[in-house]
Amino acid sequence: MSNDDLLIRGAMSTNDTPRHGARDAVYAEAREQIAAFRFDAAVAEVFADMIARSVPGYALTLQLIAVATRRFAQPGSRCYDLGCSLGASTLAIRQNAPAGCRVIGIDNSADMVERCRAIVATDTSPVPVEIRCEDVCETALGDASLVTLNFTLQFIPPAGRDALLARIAAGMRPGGCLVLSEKLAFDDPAEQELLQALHHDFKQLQGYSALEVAQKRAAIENVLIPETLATHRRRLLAAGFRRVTLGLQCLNFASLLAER
Ligand code: GEK
Repeated sequence: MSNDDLLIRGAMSTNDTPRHGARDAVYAEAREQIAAFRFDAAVAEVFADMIARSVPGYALTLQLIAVATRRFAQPGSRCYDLGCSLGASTLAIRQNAPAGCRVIGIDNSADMVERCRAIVATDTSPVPVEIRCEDVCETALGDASLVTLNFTLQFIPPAGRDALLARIAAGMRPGGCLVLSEKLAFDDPAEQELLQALHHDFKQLQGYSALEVAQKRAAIENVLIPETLATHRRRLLAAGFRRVTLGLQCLNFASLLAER
């Protein structure tokens, strides 16, 4: 590897993200058949590394959540992290929420929840936090000032997305905010192709092989269903959010701030 390679790797690395667990090699070996992607024990073990090396700008989404928490979380209210995985966003909220808030992280993968609880237990911030193993489409939501869906909505079947967003809006206080981060699709085929190719290049720059990228892509194809920015904006406004602002976009990944 040349010095230039090292410099590029350093600049592109997301090693300011808190890391727990092993390096992701889930798709490193050639497989005869690729089963649909699942958030199982093997994925939970390497998830911090997987998401940091797979989602361009992931570390910045955590900082966006931190500043949104400082601005929007209201004393005495609840903050929900929906699809909390290992709790990276949960902790970004907890460490920046005002006194009197309660933070609730929710994930329906028992393997994620078990690890998340252990990681969260090592954090000493005073704001109370609870990690629940539940489906975000069924969980009770209320009196919320800050809600995050950090790359979770894309895994909810599209037919259930309107109802979930409407329930979140109904469970929020006026003046609160939802941070929605998603992989995006694009109507323009050339834009879609370019950003998808750059995303795959980004993953290889992060150390994934072409085989790993191809096998993961096959596994996730019908599991992660991206939508366009316009679709997200329309759905958020229809759900009852009064203003939708693009907070961050890095290649085909974006974070929206939806104010209640
Ligand atoms: C982060 N937000 O690090 N109910 C509950 N959880 C679900 C559901 C559901 N119906 N569907 C999927 N999940 C995190 C990263 S990862 C994003 C979120 C990714 C959970 C699933 O188990 C997984 O832990 C999480 O949503 C999505 O900021 O892998 O690209």
